[in-house]
Amino acid sequence: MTNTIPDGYMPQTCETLPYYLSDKLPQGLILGGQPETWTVTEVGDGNLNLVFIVSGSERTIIVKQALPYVRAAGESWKLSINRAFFEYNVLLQEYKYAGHALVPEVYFYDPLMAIFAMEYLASHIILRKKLIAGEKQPRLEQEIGSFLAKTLFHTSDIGMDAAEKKALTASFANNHELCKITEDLIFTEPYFDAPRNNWTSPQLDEDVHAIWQDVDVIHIAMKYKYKFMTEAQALLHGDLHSGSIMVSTTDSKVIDPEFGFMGPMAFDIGNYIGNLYMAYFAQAGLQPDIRCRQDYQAWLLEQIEQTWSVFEQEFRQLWNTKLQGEAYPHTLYQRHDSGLLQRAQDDFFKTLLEDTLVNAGLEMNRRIIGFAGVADFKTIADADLRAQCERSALKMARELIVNASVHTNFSQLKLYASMC
Ligand code: SR1
Ligand code: MG
Repeated sequence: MTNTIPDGYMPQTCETLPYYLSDKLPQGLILGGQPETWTVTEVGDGNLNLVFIVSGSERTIIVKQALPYVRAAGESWKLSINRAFFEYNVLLQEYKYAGHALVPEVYFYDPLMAIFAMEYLASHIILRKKLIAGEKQPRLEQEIGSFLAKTLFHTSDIGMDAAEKKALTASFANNHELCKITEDLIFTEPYFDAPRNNWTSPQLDEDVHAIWQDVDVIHIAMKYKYKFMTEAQALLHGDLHSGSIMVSTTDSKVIDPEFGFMGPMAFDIGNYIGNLYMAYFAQAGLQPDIRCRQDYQAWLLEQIEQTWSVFEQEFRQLWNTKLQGEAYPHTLYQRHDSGLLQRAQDDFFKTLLEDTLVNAGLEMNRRIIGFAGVADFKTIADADLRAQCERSALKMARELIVNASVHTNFSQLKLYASMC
């Protein structure tokens, strides 16, 4: 697979897309009516791609196209259009293991146009919007905890046949351009005066300059960058934040896995948890009613604890009943009493929790200091108030990064968050 733009590639518009699709839609995917009567709206508000909603008289679909550059930065920041291939293929894998309850269906992928089509989620909105509005989402911890357990277990050497796991690793190895974005934006740039950094200035200038001098934090950030680059533990979503989850009143679906590759499990879990912590700290600038705020913040801290707990329980269950996977082989453990397996699992989750907390803290730092901020904070129009919220989040992030090994569960962290 090359990273050049194929001859014939062109960014679609609302006008061209129906003609392109009329030729490309798989048989059986019938939108209804003539292409010229279809309604097309471009709704992409993420950092990278074009996203179209296309409706005929019978059916609506989503069409996503990768541009040869980073949309949020402009044409000078070039980026391979192959990311559409990786996003499509991660969605297929996630669908295979987590099922339609948690992942939208995909319909086709076209390498020439770097386009794929997927299910339109008619009654869903982006979770981040709900968190900003202070609305609770029923069963969120069940769904995201379960998504993490299923996708990470089944694509790891614990749950997957070794040859299959190595083939899966090879098939995502070429997503290196998106990995490089993460390596730069999360692990490196927040820790020096990188030109792309973008924080609430001048309010946070001193805080940010202090982080650039904080060798304990930098030491750990570099260690976890290396882990991110070298630990091919499982197929990651790669960008699992509240903007990559769509929710209806009754369910959640995970979208946008274009950063997917075989990496450390703690990266996905930590990313998600870091974003819940940011939602928590943004509340002080979003919800003026103190009782409503405290109630919602308590719900967010519960979400963090329960998501981990659901994840750990389900992952242990899958592990207890596994029959394949060369790591911790069933053939060996069945010769011992269950204490030995439990010992292996306790050890595994202790390390994973520590790594998860560090990754959560690193995600928070980068969203406050680096190129890609989050709407939770950006929505707070008053810069002084926003900086106060972000300062509290930076304090929490430091605790998560530097004292990760001290926290063997989330109870002390709940207290710490309330004191930041
Ligand atoms: C240039 S892309 C910036 C960020 O947007 C994506 O959603 C990822 O989080 C990435 O780091
Ligand atoms: Mg995204």
